[in-house]
Amino acid sequence: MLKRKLSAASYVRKSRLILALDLAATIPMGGGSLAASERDRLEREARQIISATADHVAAFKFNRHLVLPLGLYDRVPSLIDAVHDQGLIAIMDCKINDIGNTNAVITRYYLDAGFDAVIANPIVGWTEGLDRVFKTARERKKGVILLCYMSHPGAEDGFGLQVVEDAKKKRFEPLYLKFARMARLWDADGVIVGATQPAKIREVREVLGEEIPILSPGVGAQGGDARTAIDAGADYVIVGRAIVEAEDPRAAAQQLASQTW
Ligand code: NUP
Repeated sequence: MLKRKLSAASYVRKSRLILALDLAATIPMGGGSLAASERDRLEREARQIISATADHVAAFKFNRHLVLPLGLYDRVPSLIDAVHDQGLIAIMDCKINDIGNTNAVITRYYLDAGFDAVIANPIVGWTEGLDRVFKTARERKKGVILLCYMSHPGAEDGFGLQVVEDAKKKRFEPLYLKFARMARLWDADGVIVGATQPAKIREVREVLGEEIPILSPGVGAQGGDARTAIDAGADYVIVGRAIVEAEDPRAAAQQLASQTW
């Protein structure tokens, strides 16, 4: 369902770009409350970027940059509505990472606020872990996207670890390939592999087959290249700062989108 919505929006706009709405609030040092005017500014800018770029993106991704200062049940739902009004989906990049009951509550919060999919971390495993994320999402006909290999250099310390593939034969494999197989087994709606790692996108694509899309962050500010990631097998690239901090976000989105199609 989510996969279809995403690919339909992508096809209509001729864009494999997912925009990360990562605008940050300015908060006074040493605490204090966040001024209503700052909240207004953040919400207004997010809304402006949604309407300026919607013709050139396949989806929007939210992170805690917006959700913490604007509030999941306060100002975030109307931003999600603005995304839906453009005929696009809104993904919550919450990297769910806890025990089953907590995961179920977090997933319910995000999805019932209006998000169409959540991102989760497969390191917590299935039973009483991610099983509850998938169950909660499936009950609502919504999506789950799994981390597979992150885009930052330190990803090697975790996602790149060698783990036992076959103990008897003393065979090892990198953790991200195990995660790719889990994504297939659990029928995830997508996996994340950094655009900074085109060779790993290729490896993950081989394990995944064609059914599960690869979403690839790390283009621009983190050094990755959109075309290289797509050519390696990514279905979508996720871009934040290179667009939201550009002088003309619409032009930046259009230019990046054209590299992906
Ligand atoms: O591996 C990942 N890398 C990454 O950058 C997984 C992610 N979810 N992200 C997110 O993608 C990151 O938190 C940010 O919201 C976005 C990339 O933003 P930028 O580097 O394009 O500004």
